[in-house]
Amino acid sequence: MGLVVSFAVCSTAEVLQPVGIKEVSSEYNSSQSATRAIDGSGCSDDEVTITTTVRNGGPDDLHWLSARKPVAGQYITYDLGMLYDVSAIYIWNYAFHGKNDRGIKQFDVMGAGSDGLFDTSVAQNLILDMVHGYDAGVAQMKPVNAERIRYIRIKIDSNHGADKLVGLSEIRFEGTPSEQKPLGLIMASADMRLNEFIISRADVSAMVCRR
Ligand SMILES: [Ca+2]
Repeated sequence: MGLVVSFAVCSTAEVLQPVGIKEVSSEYNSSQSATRAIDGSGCSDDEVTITTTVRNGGPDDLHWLSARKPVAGQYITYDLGMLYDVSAIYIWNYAFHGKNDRGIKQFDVMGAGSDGLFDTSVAQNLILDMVHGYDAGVAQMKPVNAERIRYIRIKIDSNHGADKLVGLSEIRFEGTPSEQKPLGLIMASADMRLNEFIISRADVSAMVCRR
């Protein structure tokens, strides 16, 4: 008689492009709107990957830039379109010739499920480096661990010194769909010892989900 053992089969984490902007605290003008941070503007590849570079020092419409207000408390909230288990954030920071200090320095991350209630603190006091206007820079990656998140908010604490302006060039997330973790079944022969299979589902999930 065979022994049936179940285990989680996860898809590989993928780079997630938000489907839209849920909220933004302010925008400098219509050409530097929040959507400029998710539409691939300034990116070197049509399909943005973690190695994509973002061109800076070009026209204004490559990035999101806040209105001229106090920087602390500015935020931008992304809609992933469905629930994801988010494992990383990739931010191409703001850079513009002579204005690199508008880039984000310290920020917090909040998450919300389908109800849109931001009762989950994903990460706090994360730091981004300042980037430079003539560099075609790559993303800065910040690992996080947030389950069942649809909306994710970047809440800014400070920039790199500019007075009352802050922004970012492009953003992506990395994660797996929360609701697509089918259980697979394997059959083991009856003569195999049961303790070989005493592995928690979490352990197995971690093994197959991590790249
Ligand atoms: Ca952009």
